[in-house]
Amino acid sequence: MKAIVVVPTFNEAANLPAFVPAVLTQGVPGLGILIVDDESPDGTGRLADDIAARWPGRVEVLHRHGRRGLGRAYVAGFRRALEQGADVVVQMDADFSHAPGDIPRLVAALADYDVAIGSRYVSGGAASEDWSPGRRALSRWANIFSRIILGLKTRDATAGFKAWRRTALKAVDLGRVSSEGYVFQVEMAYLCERLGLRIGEIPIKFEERHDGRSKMTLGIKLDSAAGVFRIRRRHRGIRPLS
Ligand SMILES: Nc1nc2c(ncn2[C@@H]2O[C@H](COP(=O)(O)OP(=O)(O)O)[C@@H](O)[C@H]2O)c(=O)[nH]1
Ligand SMILES: [Mg+2]
Repeated sequence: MKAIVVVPTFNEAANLPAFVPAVLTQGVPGLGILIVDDESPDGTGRLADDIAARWPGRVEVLHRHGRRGLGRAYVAGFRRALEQGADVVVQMDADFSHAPGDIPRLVAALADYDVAIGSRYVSGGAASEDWSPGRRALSRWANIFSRIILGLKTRDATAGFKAWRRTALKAVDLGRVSSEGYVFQVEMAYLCERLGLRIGEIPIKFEERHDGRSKMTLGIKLDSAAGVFRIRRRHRGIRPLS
């Protein structure tokens, strides 16, 4: 089995050197990493090339140019991973919010599901204990809003830690994914539900990032709210795969 962890980076130079070995030593056979960097001003792209040279055949770097954005980075990364023949694709942040130690559990869950979501909002899951009540409420609210507007059953619709079967990504059809930024996560959750894919929510503890800064701002959050309506307009006609 070939599994590729797709990790988007923007200014993650402080986290990446520890992140790569932490992922590659999880004991998942055939596991590789694809780093998707959007011309980080802090030199993450060059650093990623250096790290890749130390892990031949296991780490690859995709350098994107032009307009940046999490959604675009993920679509490019997923496409590359499928081209490389990945049977399983994992997506996660580079900042240790998603514990590399949880990768084996998510991948194992694909025995029963088409997509396994590392979920904060199921029993046993948790958001960061370091978060202020305000930040916690905002994350909760973003989730509730997305779930109500789109009628989602998924408890953690904004989750960014997931494992995909190759067949699930093929069914989603990356060509119809339109989100540029963070709302990408919600769009993918909605597409999975519209298509009737088997979705498993695996409890995880979401940690505060180790180093560096979040790229999420209030402006982006408001933009994402509009994005949720756009997603509904675009995809509500999709019917389940038979
Ligand atoms: N390639 C790429 N990665 C991004 C972009 N924005 C954020 N990221 C990465 O996506 C992950 C999540 O972003 P982060 O800022 O930690 O968001 P938060 O966890 O919601 O605070 C991290 O690995 C970031 O480096 C982007 O525009 N392009
Ligand atoms: Mg983060």
